[in-house]
Amino acid sequence: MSDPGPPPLEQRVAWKTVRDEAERLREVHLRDLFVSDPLRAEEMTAEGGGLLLDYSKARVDGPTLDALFELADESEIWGRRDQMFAGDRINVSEDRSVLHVALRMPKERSLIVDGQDVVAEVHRVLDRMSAFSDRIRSGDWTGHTGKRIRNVVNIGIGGSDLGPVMAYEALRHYADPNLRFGFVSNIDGTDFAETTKGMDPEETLFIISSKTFTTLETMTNARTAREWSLRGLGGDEAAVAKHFVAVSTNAEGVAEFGIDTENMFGFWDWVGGRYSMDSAIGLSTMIAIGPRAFAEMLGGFHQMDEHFLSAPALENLPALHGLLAIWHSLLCRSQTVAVLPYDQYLHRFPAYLQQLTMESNGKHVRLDGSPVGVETGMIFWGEPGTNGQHSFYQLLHQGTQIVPCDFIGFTNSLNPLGEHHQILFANLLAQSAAMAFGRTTEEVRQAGSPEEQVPHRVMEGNRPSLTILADRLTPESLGSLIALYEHSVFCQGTVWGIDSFDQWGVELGKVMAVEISPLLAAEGDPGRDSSTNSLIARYRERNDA
Ligand code: G6Q
Repeated sequence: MSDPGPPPLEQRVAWKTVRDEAERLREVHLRDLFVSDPLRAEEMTAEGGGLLLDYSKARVDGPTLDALFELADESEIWGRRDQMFAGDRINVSEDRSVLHVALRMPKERSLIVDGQDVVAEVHRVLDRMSAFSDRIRSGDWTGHTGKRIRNVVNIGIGGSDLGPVMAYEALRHYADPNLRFGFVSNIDGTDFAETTKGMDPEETLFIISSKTFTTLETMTNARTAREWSLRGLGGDEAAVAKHFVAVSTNAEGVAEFGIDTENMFGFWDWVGGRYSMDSAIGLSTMIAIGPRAFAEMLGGFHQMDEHFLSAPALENLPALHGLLAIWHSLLCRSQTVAVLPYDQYLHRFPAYLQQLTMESNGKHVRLDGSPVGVETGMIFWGEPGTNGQHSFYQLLHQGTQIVPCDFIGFTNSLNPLGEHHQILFANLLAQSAAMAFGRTTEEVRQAGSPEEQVPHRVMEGNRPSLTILADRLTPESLGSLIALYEHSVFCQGTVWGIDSFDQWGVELGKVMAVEISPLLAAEGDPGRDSSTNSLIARYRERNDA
């Protein structure tokens, strides 16, 4: 752990300026910011990687942006970005490179890390994935009894699940309708049972996706899948070769499980789980949408990577997005960010982002292990619009805490039905405007509200949001959107001076579960804390198994 990173945030000169800016702007209303600068929307719109970012409804003005970009400079965002792209070991606590950007570099590029051309390796795997996907999609690859594969089930958890599920749902418009996809992640047997219900083992392919190939949930589900498969295929072990493939970095573990390593698609320890959906972990995505569309998705990721590398600061979408997230959390004392996609296909996008953002930046120490000293890691959550409008938006508009929002929309629908899309898009615009500008007491009175209702109907406004638009939800725009958030997370983590690429906080609970599991089936004093002991006693008393 050699890299101490920049000095602690509290000691950085620009952080003091940013905090002063927050004092200055705390009482300034977005209504006034718009009135004082008629060109605000024009000036505060940036484009890159096929996406438009309108940040005019962020609670910033010119001096604030200057202060934020001074902070970016002092935090060494640009230098550390270059280190990431060069393959330096910026994941200091695990002593690893962080090279998800290499997963989408074009074939003709080369990037030598530890003597290996990682781009060539990436494309070797992509080519094998493409050939395999084509065989499944064309029906050339058949199951053990000669039947065509109709069901593809990804078994994985965390980074080996959330990306594949989100991408399948986001891109199902482009998916082969003759294939059914399922995703099993939870150790809860219900997940496996319900996902495979109605599937014919003769027509079902399992993709066991696990970087380590040791994860308890995934290995348990994989064993259950093997039993389910063999039971349905007459118990012939040879069937495994036709119905199981693996995505992993652990060839030994894969072979031990009984999967031929010929049917294994590899990746590398420089791909973090939550940054892996565009690696071989995306095999289910590629089978669904085909190799060409998968390549378009990688192209979208790459466009945003290039934009992040080359766009000037004030036009740099990931930097703007990341800095504004930190800014709003400071200015509005917000602990959460709502992600509101106005597209039903993106209904799993907030769940995906929760891992990307919170597992990356929910950290309490800096790169050198010292306490971080400021709030880090906002809570990301959300639901698609317009559904959320009929549920939690009340709090967004009139609650006592301010929740900065990301509105995500598309100017074209993939399912143009009558006026649906126009109404959907109008709602996106209406919500962000209502949050920003609200409704004053005078306006409520003028609208003829009974006097006793006036205070209830007033909306103070001044609730910040960002709007991200693309022309259409395509593999390419999805890739670009994900890369925007990946790099935004990187920028936030760099300002905080933390390691956004480790996840030590998830370890303790896993270890304790392994200790507690046998205690549930045992007798006598479990020897844990009194709460756990009494809950174990209850389980022992009431569990029928
Ligand atoms: C992500 C995390 C974590 C990981 C899962 C699955 O960044 O590391 O969510 O993806 O624990 O791990 P395996 O792929 O090794 O099964």
